[in-house]
Amino acid sequence: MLKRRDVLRLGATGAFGLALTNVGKAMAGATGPNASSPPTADAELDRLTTAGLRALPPLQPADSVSRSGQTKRFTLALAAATVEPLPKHRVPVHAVNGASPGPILRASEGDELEITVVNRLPKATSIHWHGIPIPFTMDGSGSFSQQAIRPDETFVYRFVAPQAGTYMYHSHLHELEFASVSGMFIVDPQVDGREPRYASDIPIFIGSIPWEKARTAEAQAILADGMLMTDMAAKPGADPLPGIGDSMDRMDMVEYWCFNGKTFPATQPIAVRSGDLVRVRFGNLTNMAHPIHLHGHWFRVIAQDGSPLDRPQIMNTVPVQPGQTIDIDFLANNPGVWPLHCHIIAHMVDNHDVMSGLMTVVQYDGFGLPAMMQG
Ligand SMILES: [Cu+2]
Repeated sequence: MLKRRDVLRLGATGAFGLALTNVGKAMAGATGPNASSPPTADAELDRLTTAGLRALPPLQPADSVSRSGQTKRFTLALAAATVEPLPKHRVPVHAVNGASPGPILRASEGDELEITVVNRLPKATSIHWHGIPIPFTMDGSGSFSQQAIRPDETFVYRFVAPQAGTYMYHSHLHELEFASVSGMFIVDPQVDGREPRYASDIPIFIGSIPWEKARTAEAQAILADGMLMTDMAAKPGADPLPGIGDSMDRMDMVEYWCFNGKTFPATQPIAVRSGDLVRVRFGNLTNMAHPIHLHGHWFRVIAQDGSPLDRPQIMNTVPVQPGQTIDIDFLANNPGVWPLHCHIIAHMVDNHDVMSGLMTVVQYDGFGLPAMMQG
């Protein structure tokens, strides 16, 4: 166990390195055909350059959007619900159709959208279509553009799907309290050929859910320990990871940091086959930036906030800022079970399990999941 004095002695970088050795522990049990033999075939050395990624075309933005003649109808029912970011940890939240994040809304460019929002929450709210340029009265920005939807009232949003890209939606009143009323909104191109053909296209919504009430003593202990006021904690010994991180880090540790509403190891693995071209879409509606890192691969950053980048950047760690969407793609050319995670320790240690939080794995066909993901 890392102690505070160790953190001080090591400094941030050293402590970080130690915490990251826990990635190795979390991966224990992952097995596959190449688990014990280093790869040697020359063809496999392709992974050591970015040539494959540089040869891919960028996404092409739409020059114009014309009506598709299709209407897509969705109903979003906002109501209290209980979610389970980790098995047996049940937290009451404000939800969309019983879940948080809510359903992924998917349409094509030029589709007419008719989205019925039913408010069964105790407070008035509205739904904002984040990043989508639409008529002002449909923007859902609380009292700026419309009368809030009162409890037991319904409002129908109508607008045309914009250029292809990754967007989000969220409640726009009482934002902290209603942060869980949110989800992703994906628009596909109306014509083929503007995007590479992806073997899989994975949306990852980054959110956070406060710990359940049953963990109050533990949360107090963590926060008190972070502020060196251990005596003030009702149960000082309740801190499961005493001494990791500074006080700001520790404030972050009392949330379940979630990919698609689940915290590691309950997150969904990304299943790939060798040779796949894989797209991942991140949307971040937390109040923190999350530097998302993929092991074993470079990736291209191909779009930001729904807009394709003319010259995709090749990286292996990309910050996803609050309110931002980032699309990446990568070539599956390095078989294994590879962590994909936020590189801020406090967003990976939000539970008794040292590895948790904003993390999942890219799992190649033929490779088993790490033991802790097998539940
Ligand atoms: Cu993070």
